[in-house]
Amino acid sequence: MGTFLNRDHDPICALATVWGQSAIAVLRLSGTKCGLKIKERFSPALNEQTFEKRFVRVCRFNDQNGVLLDQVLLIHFPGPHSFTGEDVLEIQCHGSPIIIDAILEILIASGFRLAEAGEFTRRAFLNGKMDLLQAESIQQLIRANSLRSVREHLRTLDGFVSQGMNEIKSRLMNILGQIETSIDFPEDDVDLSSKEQLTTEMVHVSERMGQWLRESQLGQRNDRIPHCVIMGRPNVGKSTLFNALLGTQRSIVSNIPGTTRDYIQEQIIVGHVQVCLTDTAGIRSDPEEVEALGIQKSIELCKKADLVLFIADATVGWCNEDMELFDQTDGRLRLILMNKIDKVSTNDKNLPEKMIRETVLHISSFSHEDIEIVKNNIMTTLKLEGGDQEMFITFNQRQNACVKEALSCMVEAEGMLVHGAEMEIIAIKVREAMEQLAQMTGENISEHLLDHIFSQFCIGK
Ligand SMILES: Nc1nc2c(ncn2[C@@H]2O[C@H](COP(=O)(O)OP(=O)(O)O)[C@@H](O)[C@H]2O)c(=O)[nH]1
Ligand SMILES: [Mg+2]
Repeated sequence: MGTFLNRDHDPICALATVWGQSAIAVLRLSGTKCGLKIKERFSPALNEQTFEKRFVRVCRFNDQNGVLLDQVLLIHFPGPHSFTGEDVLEIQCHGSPIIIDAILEILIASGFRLAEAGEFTRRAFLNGKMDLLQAESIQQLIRANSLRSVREHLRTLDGFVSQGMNEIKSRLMNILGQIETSIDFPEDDVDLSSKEQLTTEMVHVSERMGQWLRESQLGQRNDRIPHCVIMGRPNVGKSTLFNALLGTQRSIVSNIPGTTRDYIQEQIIVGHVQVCLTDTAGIRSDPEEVEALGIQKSIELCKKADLVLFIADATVGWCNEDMELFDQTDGRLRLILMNKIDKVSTNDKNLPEKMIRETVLHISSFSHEDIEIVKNNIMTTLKLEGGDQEMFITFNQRQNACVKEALSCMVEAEGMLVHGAEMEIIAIKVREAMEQLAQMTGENISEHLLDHIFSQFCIGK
């Protein structure tokens, strides 16, 4: 939690509604016993006792000379049961800019200061009324441009995303506990089964974070349809698979490498889910110019894809060129398809060690059953958190960066565990992941970053 500055306790005020002529305007005040500072302005008079309670009251608001300025509705929310956690007073006056300005002037003369952008929400966060994810969702809610987006941000405000985060945080805490025990009691030596259990637990956490990132990426896309890109060397059978999944002859299939020079996109239904499927240009080391442009485009498409269907030719086996290309899709969700198994007599399934955690299917694009298997795998791989196709978790840039960093720490830690690295070093990585998630929910965030986040808010929120 950031340090509390004096300014985080000052009595503040702001117009919460839009400045201009309107039926009613709402002025919001926050600070310890802030209502007492202006108690003389109201008639009937308000006293210390009234401000201890929650109330709604119609009264007159007078200027410093006792002259009536407006009839107002006064609502008092005593802290800590208020939005900011402090005593909050809301003055609903008539929506005249003259009245609004006059009341604000009186408030400032009575010791209030005009609130900065997002300062009410900042206080709510600092007083533990909500975490940073929830606080940020308020601004996103106000800026939402569709009803669906409104519902998604309301869900975040309700704590749905925070709950998931906290679950992961406590799992990470457990993992760290196990690692630290093995550091403290090295004589017990981590036995194989507990190491396996630790790996499983770490993989689970990473998968969950990966799922969030994918869902957020999907939620930010206009069409909100998962993009699935077929990639692989020329002639491995990309276009054949594309046509088979589509059920038509959309893409040209030939045994001349480089036949598909651009990319082709179609939508298919997999299970009950619509998926945008892309057939890309074959990727070769010395292509001609037109094809080279197509290849560049293919790599770009893969980098943005929700799922990469990576095809290799089973009759050739996994070769160096496959590996080079495959490396370009790191960080993406992928399915590896060893194609043309109808032509392979020996069943050599050896793949490099790097691919232990990848899903590999041995298929023939000519077989209906195999195409169904591919479809099923697409469906299960793209499964979304909660299985909800309508609502997505949508991280902002800051949140996204935190989860991404936490995930990469965990992937590194897993690799280290598999390769038998020192437990101390693995613990450092897990701790780093935890810090990233803590920063995401605002547990250990700097004053500077808080200033930046809330400066993007509306005044009066
Ligand atoms: N035997 C066999 N041949 C296939 C299979 N899939 C594709 N092919 C053949 O491989 C060649 C290249 O296919 P194509 O789809 O154009 O490959 P692309 O360059 O990766 O798009 C064509 O002659 C296809 O008929 C398969 O599963 N089994
Ligand atoms: Mg092709």
